[in-house]
Amino acid sequence: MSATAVRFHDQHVDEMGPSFRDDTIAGLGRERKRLSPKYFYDERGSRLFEAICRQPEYYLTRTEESILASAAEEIAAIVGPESLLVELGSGASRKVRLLLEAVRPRRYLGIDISRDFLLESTRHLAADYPWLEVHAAWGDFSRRLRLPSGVEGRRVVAFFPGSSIGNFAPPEAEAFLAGLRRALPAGSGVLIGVDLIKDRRTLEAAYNDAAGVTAAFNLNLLERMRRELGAEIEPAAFRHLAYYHEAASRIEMHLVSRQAQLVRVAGRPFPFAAGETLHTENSCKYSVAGFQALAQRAGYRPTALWTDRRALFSIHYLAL
Ligand code: AVI
Repeated sequence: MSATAVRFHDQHVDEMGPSFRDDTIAGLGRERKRLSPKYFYDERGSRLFEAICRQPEYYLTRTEESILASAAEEIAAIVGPESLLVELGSGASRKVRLLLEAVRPRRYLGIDISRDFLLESTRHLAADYPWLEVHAAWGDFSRRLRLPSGVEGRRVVAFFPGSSIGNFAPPEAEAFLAGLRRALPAGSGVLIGVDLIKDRRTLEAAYNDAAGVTAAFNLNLLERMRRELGAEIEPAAFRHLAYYHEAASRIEMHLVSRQAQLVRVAGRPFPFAAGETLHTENSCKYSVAGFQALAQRAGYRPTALWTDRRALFSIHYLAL
Protein backbone atom coordinates (compact mmCIF):
# COMPACT_ATOMS: atom_id res chain seq x y z
CA MET A 1 0.00 0.00 0.00
CA SER A 2 1.40 3.44 -0.88
CA ALA A 3 2.21 5.85 1.88
CA THR A 4 -1.02 7.85 1.72
CA ALA A 5 -3.44 5.15 0.60
CA VAL A 6 -6.65 4.39 2.42
CA ARG A 7 -8.14 0.98 1.95
CA PHE A 8 -11.80 1.94 1.70
CA HIS A 9 -14.37 -0.75 2.27
CA ASP A 10 -17.31 0.60 0.31
CA GLN A 11 -19.79 -1.68 1.94
CA HIS A 12 -22.09 -1.34 4.83
CA VAL A 13 -20.44 -2.83 7.88
CA ASP A 14 -23.77 -2.87 9.66
CA GLU A 15 -26.90 -4.82 8.99
CA MET A 16 -29.08 -2.70 6.76
CA GLY A 17 -31.80 -1.11 8.82
CA PRO A 18 -34.70 1.19 8.07
CA SER A 19 -33.87 4.21 5.92
CA PHE A 20 -33.91 7.89 6.87
CA ARG A 21 -37.24 8.16 5.04
CA ASP A 22 -38.86 5.23 6.86
CA ASP A 23 -37.54 6.32 10.25
CA THR A 24 -38.70 9.91 9.69
CA ILE A 25 -42.20 8.80 8.76
CA ALA A 26 -42.36 6.44 11.73
CA GLY A 27 -40.84 9.00 14.13
CA LEU A 28 -43.15 11.86 13.11
CA GLY A 29 -46.12 9.53 13.32
CA ARG A 30 -45.58 8.75 17.01
CA GLU A 31 -47.60 10.38 19.72
CA ARG A 32 -44.34 11.85 21.05
CA LYS A 33 -42.47 12.71 17.89
CA ARG A 34 -38.86 11.61 17.83
CA LEU A 35 -35.99 10.77 15.51
CA SER A 36 -32.68 9.00 16.07
CA PRO A 37 -29.68 11.34 16.55
CA LYS A 38 -27.73 9.27 14.03
CA TYR A 39 -29.52 11.27 11.31
CA PHE A 40 -27.72 14.44 12.39
CA TYR A 41 -24.63 13.26 10.58
CA ASP A 42 -24.99 14.03 6.91
CA GLU A 43 -21.98 15.88 5.57
CA ARG A 44 -23.17 19.30 6.80
CA GLY A 45 -24.16 17.84 10.16
CA SER A 46 -20.75 16.21 10.56
CA ARG A 47 -19.08 19.55 9.89
CA LEU A 48 -21.39 21.32 12.33
CA PHE A 49 -20.57 18.71 14.93
CA GLU A 50 -16.85 19.39 14.44
CA ALA A 51 -17.64 23.08 14.98
CA ILE A 52 -19.57 22.24 18.19
CA CYS A 53 -16.44 20.52 19.47
CA ARG A 54 -14.54 23.81 19.14
CA GLN A 55 -17.11 25.88 21.08
CA PRO A 56 -15.85 27.13 24.45
CA GLU A 57 -18.96 25.81 26.23
CA TYR A 58 -18.57 22.27 24.84
CA TYR A 59 -16.05 21.11 27.45
CA LEU A 60 -16.34 17.44 26.42
CA THR A 61 -13.91 17.49 23.50
CA ARG A 62 -11.09 19.53 24.97
CA THR A 63 -11.32 17.69 28.29
CA GLU A 64 -11.23 14.29 26.64
CA GLU A 65 -8.33 15.40 24.45
CA SER A 66 -6.35 16.61 27.44
CA ILE A 67 -6.95 13.28 29.22
CA LEU A 68 -5.87 11.35 26.12
CA ALA A 69 -2.73 13.45 25.71
CA SER A 70 -1.64 12.98 29.30
CA ALA A 71 -2.58 9.28 29.46
CA ALA A 72 -1.21 8.34 26.01
CA GLU A 73 1.79 6.37 27.34
CA GLU A 74 -0.34 4.44 29.83
CA ILE A 75 -2.91 3.74 27.13
CA ALA A 76 -0.14 2.61 24.78
CA ALA A 77 1.05 0.10 27.36
CA ILE A 78 -2.44 -1.41 27.43
CA VAL A 79 -3.26 -1.27 23.71
CA GLY A 80 0.14 -2.41 22.33
CA PRO A 81 1.45 -2.02 18.76
CA GLU A 82 0.03 -5.33 17.53
CA SER A 83 -3.57 -4.30 18.04
CA LEU A 84 -5.87 -3.24 15.28
CA LEU A 85 -7.22 0.10 16.44
CA VAL A 86 -10.85 0.49 15.33
CA GLU A 87 -12.44 3.88 15.84
CA LEU A 88 -16.23 3.87 16.01
CA GLY A 89 -17.77 7.09 14.67
CA SER A 90 -14.34 8.31 13.62
CA GLY A 91 -15.60 11.66 12.26
CA ALA A 92 -12.60 13.92 11.70
CA SER A 93 -10.24 11.22 13.14
CA ARG A 94 -8.76 13.90 15.38
CA LYS A 95 -8.69 12.29 18.79
CA VAL A 96 -6.94 9.16 17.63
CA ARG A 97 -4.01 11.35 16.58
CA LEU A 98 -3.32 11.91 20.26
CA LEU A 99 -2.68 8.17 20.63
CA LEU A 100 -1.02 7.16 17.38
CA GLU A 101 2.57 8.26 18.11
CA ALA A 102 2.50 6.63 21.55
CA VAL A 103 0.69 3.42 20.54
CA ARG A 104 2.18 3.00 17.02
CA PRO A 105 -0.43 0.43 15.95
CA ARG A 106 0.20 -1.21 12.62
CA ARG A 107 -3.40 -0.83 11.47
CA TYR A 108 -6.22 1.62 11.99
CA LEU A 109 -9.82 1.26 10.86
CA GLY A 110 -12.16 4.24 10.97
CA ILE A 111 -15.89 3.54 10.83
CA ASP A 112 -18.36 6.36 10.30
CA ILE A 113 -21.88 6.84 9.02
CA SER A 114 -20.93 9.87 6.89
CA ARG A 115 -19.18 8.33 3.88
CA ASP A 116 -17.57 11.36 2.21
CA PHE A 117 -16.50 12.88 5.49
CA LEU A 118 -14.95 9.56 6.51
CA LEU A 119 -12.97 9.32 3.29
CA GLU A 120 -11.65 12.85 3.56
CA SER A 121 -10.57 12.44 7.19
CA THR A 122 -8.90 9.07 6.74
CA ARG A 123 -7.01 10.36 3.69
CA HIS A 124 -5.55 13.12 5.83
CA LEU A 125 -4.69 10.57 8.50
CA ALA A 126 -2.91 8.33 6.01
CA ALA A 127 -0.95 11.30 4.64
CA ASP A 128 0.14 12.40 8.10
CA TYR A 129 1.08 8.91 9.38
CA PRO A 130 2.79 7.18 6.43
CA TRP A 131 3.79 4.20 8.61
CA LEU A 132 0.14 3.44 9.46
CA GLU A 133 -2.06 1.14 7.39
CA VAL A 134 -5.34 3.07 7.25
CA HIS A 135 -8.69 1.45 6.53
CA ALA A 136 -12.09 3.12 6.32
CA ALA A 137 -15.47 1.44 6.44
CA TRP A 138 -18.79 3.08 6.03
CA GLY A 139 -21.74 2.17 8.17
CA ASP A 140 -23.98 2.62 11.15
CA PHE A 141 -21.98 0.99 13.93
CA SER A 142 -24.97 1.24 16.28
CA ARG A 143 -26.39 -1.75 14.43
CA ARG A 144 -24.71 -5.14 14.62
CA LEU A 145 -21.13 -4.57 13.58
CA ARG A 146 -19.14 -6.81 11.28
CA LEU A 147 -15.50 -5.95 10.76
CA PRO A 148 -14.71 -5.86 7.03
CA SER A 149 -12.67 -8.77 5.78
CA GLY A 150 -8.94 -8.12 5.48
CA VAL A 151 -8.60 -6.11 8.67
CA GLU A 152 -8.65 -8.92 11.18
CA GLY A 153 -6.05 -8.34 13.84
CA ARG A 154 -4.85 -10.68 16.51
CA ARG A 155 -6.30 -8.26 18.97
CA VAL A 156 -8.71 -5.39 18.45
CA VAL A 157 -9.03 -2.27 20.54
CA ALA A 158 -12.26 -0.46 19.78
CA PHE A 159 -11.84 3.26 20.40
CA PHE A 160 -15.19 4.92 21.09
CA PRO A 161 -14.46 8.49 22.16
CA GLY A 162 -16.60 11.56 22.62
CA SER A 163 -19.21 10.07 24.96
CA SER A 164 -21.13 8.85 21.93
CA ILE A 165 -22.21 5.98 24.18
CA GLY A 166 -24.33 8.62 25.94
CA ASN A 167 -26.52 8.94 22.86
CA PHE A 168 -27.94 5.50 23.65
CA ALA A 169 -30.35 5.06 26.54
CA PRO A 170 -28.60 3.02 29.28
CA PRO A 171 -30.27 -0.34 28.37
CA GLU A 172 -29.35 0.22 24.71
CA ALA A 173 -25.81 1.22 25.70
CA GLU A 174 -25.52 -2.05 27.60
CA ALA A 175 -26.86 -4.04 24.64
CA PHE A 176 -24.56 -2.18 22.25
CA LEU A 177 -21.47 -2.92 24.38
CA ALA A 178 -22.52 -6.56 24.78
CA GLY A 179 -22.93 -6.83 20.98
CA LEU A 180 -19.54 -5.22 20.43
CA ARG A 181 -17.97 -7.70 22.85
CA ARG A 182 -19.34 -10.56 20.78
CA ALA A 183 -17.82 -9.05 17.59
CA LEU A 184 -14.31 -8.80 19.09
CA PRO A 185 -11.75 -11.60 19.38
CA ALA A 186 -10.50 -12.77 22.77
CA GLY A 187 -7.96 -10.47 24.41
CA SER A 188 -9.50 -7.37 22.83
CA GLY A 189 -10.85 -4.35 24.65
CA VAL A 190 -12.74 -1.10 24.40
CA LEU A 191 -11.29 2.35 25.10
CA ILE A 192 -14.31 4.53 25.68
CA GLY A 193 -14.94 8.18 26.59
CA VAL A 194 -17.87 8.88 28.91
CA ASP A 195 -19.18 12.26 30.00
CA LEU A 196 -19.78 12.57 33.74
CA ILE A 197 -22.74 13.91 35.74
CA LYS A 198 -22.12 17.47 36.85
CA ASP A 199 -23.89 20.73 37.63
CA ARG A 200 -26.81 21.71 35.44
CA ARG A 201 -25.29 25.04 34.39
CA THR A 202 -22.18 23.51 32.86
CA LEU A 203 -24.21 20.80 31.13
CA GLU A 204 -26.87 23.10 29.71
CA ALA A 205 -24.30 25.64 28.50
CA ALA A 206 -22.52 22.89 26.53
CA TYR A 207 -25.68 22.22 24.52
CA ASN A 208 -26.71 25.87 24.16
CA ASP A 209 -23.52 27.52 22.90
CA ALA A 210 -23.68 31.28 22.48
CA ALA A 211 -22.64 31.10 18.81
CA GLY A 212 -25.71 28.98 18.02
CA VAL A 213 -23.77 26.10 16.47
CA THR A 214 -25.65 23.41 18.40
CA ALA A 215 -28.92 25.05 17.38
CA ALA A 216 -27.82 24.96 13.72
CA PHE A 217 -26.79 21.30 14.14
CA ASN A 218 -30.20 20.41 15.57
CA LEU A 219 -32.11 22.39 12.90
CA ASN A 220 -29.99 20.81 10.15
CA LEU A 221 -32.05 17.68 10.69
CA LEU A 222 -35.04 19.52 9.22
CA GLU A 223 -32.94 20.87 6.37
CA ARG A 224 -31.76 17.34 5.68
CA MET A 225 -35.42 16.23 5.47
CA ARG A 226 -35.98 18.93 2.87
CA ARG A 227 -32.83 18.09 0.92
CA GLU A 228 -33.08 14.32 0.93
CA LEU A 229 -36.77 13.59 1.34
CA GLY A 230 -38.28 16.65 -0.34
CA ALA A 231 -40.11 17.30 2.93
CA GLU A 232 -42.33 20.36 3.14
CA ILE A 233 -41.00 21.67 6.41
CA GLU A 234 -39.77 25.14 7.33
CA PRO A 235 -36.75 25.04 9.69
CA ALA A 236 -37.41 28.67 10.72
CA ALA A 237 -40.76 27.54 12.12
CA PHE A 238 -38.88 25.51 14.77
CA ARG A 239 -36.43 26.42 17.52
CA HIS A 240 -33.67 24.54 19.28
CA LEU A 241 -34.23 23.36 22.87
CA ALA A 242 -31.70 21.57 25.09
CA TYR A 243 -32.08 21.00 28.83
CA TYR A 244 -30.84 18.68 31.56
CA HIS A 245 -33.35 16.06 32.73
CA GLU A 246 -31.84 15.46 36.13
CA ALA A 247 -33.85 12.38 37.14
CA ALA A 248 -32.72 10.61 33.97
CA SER A 249 -29.16 12.10 34.08
CA ARG A 250 -29.41 13.21 30.49
CA ILE A 251 -29.43 16.23 28.23
CA GLU A 252 -32.47 16.16 25.98
CA MET A 253 -32.49 17.99 22.67
CA HIS A 254 -35.72 18.86 20.93
CA LEU A 255 -36.96 20.96 18.01
CA VAL A 256 -39.92 23.01 19.20
CA SER A 257 -42.65 24.03 16.80
CA ARG A 258 -43.08 27.81 17.06
CA GLN A 259 -46.70 27.59 15.88
CA ALA A 260 -49.43 25.13 14.93
CA GLN A 261 -48.40 23.80 11.54
CA LEU A 262 -48.64 20.92 9.12
CA VAL A 263 -45.47 19.42 7.69
CA ARG A 264 -45.38 16.88 4.88
CA VAL A 265 -42.93 14.08 4.33
CA ALA A 266 -43.31 11.75 1.34
CA GLY A 267 -46.78 13.17 0.77
CA ARG A 268 -47.93 12.36 4.32
CA PRO A 269 -49.21 15.09 6.61
CA PHE A 270 -47.85 15.45 10.15
CA PRO A 271 -49.53 18.10 12.31
CA PHE A 272 -47.58 19.93 15.01
CA ALA A 273 -49.30 21.90 17.77
CA ALA A 274 -47.68 25.16 18.87
CA GLY A 275 -44.95 24.23 21.37
CA GLU A 276 -45.00 20.54 20.40
CA THR A 277 -41.54 19.05 20.06
CA LEU A 278 -39.63 16.60 17.93
CA HIS A 279 -37.24 14.85 20.34
CA THR A 280 -33.94 14.57 18.50
CA GLU A 281 -31.34 13.43 21.04
CA ASN A 282 -30.58 12.15 24.50
CA SER A 283 -27.08 12.58 25.80
CA CYS A 284 -26.79 10.47 28.94
CA LYS A 285 -24.32 11.34 31.67
CA TYR A 286 -22.87 8.81 34.11
CA SER A 287 -21.03 8.56 37.40
CA VAL A 288 -17.80 6.54 37.14
CA ALA A 289 -19.29 3.78 39.28
CA GLY A 290 -22.56 3.82 37.31
CA PHE A 291 -20.75 3.40 34.00
CA GLN A 292 -18.45 0.68 35.32
CA ALA A 293 -21.49 -1.25 36.59
CA LEU A 294 -23.12 -0.95 33.15
CA ALA A 295 -19.91 -2.20 31.48
CA GLN A 296 -19.79 -5.17 33.85
CA ARG A 297 -23.38 -6.06 33.05
CA ALA A 298 -22.34 -6.02 29.37
CA GLY A 299 -19.65 -8.61 30.16
CA TYR A 300 -16.50 -6.45 30.46
CA ARG A 301 -13.91 -5.94 33.16
CA PRO A 302 -13.22 -2.23 33.64
CA THR A 303 -9.44 -2.36 34.21
CA ALA A 304 -8.31 1.25 33.78
CA LEU A 305 -9.80 4.69 34.26
CA TRP A 306 -8.56 8.20 33.56
CA THR A 307 -10.32 11.46 34.43
CA ASP A 308 -9.43 15.15 34.51
CA ARG A 309 -8.78 17.10 37.71
CA ARG A 310 -12.31 18.52 37.81
CA ALA A 311 -13.91 15.12 37.07
CA LEU A 312 -15.76 16.49 34.05
CA PHE A 313 -15.07 13.52 31.78
CA SER A 314 -13.81 9.93 32.01
CA ILE A 315 -12.01 7.46 29.76
CA HIS A 316 -12.32 3.76 30.58
CA TYR A 317 -10.52 0.70 29.36
CA LEU A 318 -12.89 -2.26 29.33
CA ALA A 319 -11.21 -5.63 28.95
CA LEU A 320 -13.08 -8.51 27.38
C1 AVI B 1 -21.81 12.78 19.53
N1 AVI B 1 -22.42 13.07 20.82
C2 AVI B 1 -21.67 12.44 21.90
C3 AVI B 1 -22.67 14.50 21.07
C4 AVI B 1 -23.26 14.69 22.47
O1 AVI B 1 -22.71 15.51 23.21
O2 AVI B 1 -24.23 14.01 22.81
C5 AVI B 1 -23.61 15.07 20.03
C6 AVI B 1 -24.03 16.47 20.33
N2 AVI B 1 -25.25 16.88 20.42
C7 AVI B 1 -25.27 18.16 20.69
N3 AVI B 1 -24.03 18.57 20.86
C8 AVI B 1 -23.23 17.54 20.62
